[in-house]
Amino acid sequence: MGEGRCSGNSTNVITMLILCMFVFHPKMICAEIFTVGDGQGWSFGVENWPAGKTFKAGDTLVFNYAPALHNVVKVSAADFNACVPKPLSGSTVFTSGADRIVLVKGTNFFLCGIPGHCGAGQKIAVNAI
Ligand SMILES: [Cu+2]
Repeated sequence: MGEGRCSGNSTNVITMLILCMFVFHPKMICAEIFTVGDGQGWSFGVENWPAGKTFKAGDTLVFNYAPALHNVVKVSAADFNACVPKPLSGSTVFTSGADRIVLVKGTNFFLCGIPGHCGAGQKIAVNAI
C-alpha cells in the first residue's frame, strides 16, 4: 500500500530516477500516458491493443473517439465478459471523446457502452502492475 511506482532497491531507484529524467516530463512522475488504439483511437477491433505492452498502476490511458459515436465505461470483469456497460461503483460513463483514465493496480476493464460496440471488439482489459 502506498508503495511508490519506482520502488525497489536503491540501485533500481537511482536507475529509475535517471530514466525518468530522460524519458518523462520535468515533473519526473514515473507514470506513462498511453493512447488507446494508437492512431486508430478508441474504435472497433481495439481489443488486442494492450497485448505486449506493460502498464503500471498510475499510468494514464487516453481514449480518443467521436463522442457522438462512442463512450467509455469502466466495468467489472463479469460485465466486461458479458458486454454489460455498467460503470464500476465510483466510476461513471466517460463521454468527452478525449477521456483520460488512470489505471489502478490489477486488471482494468473498459468497454464502449453503445449497443453492439463491445461485441464488435470495442473493449480492452488492461493489467497494471
Ligand atoms: Cu463505440
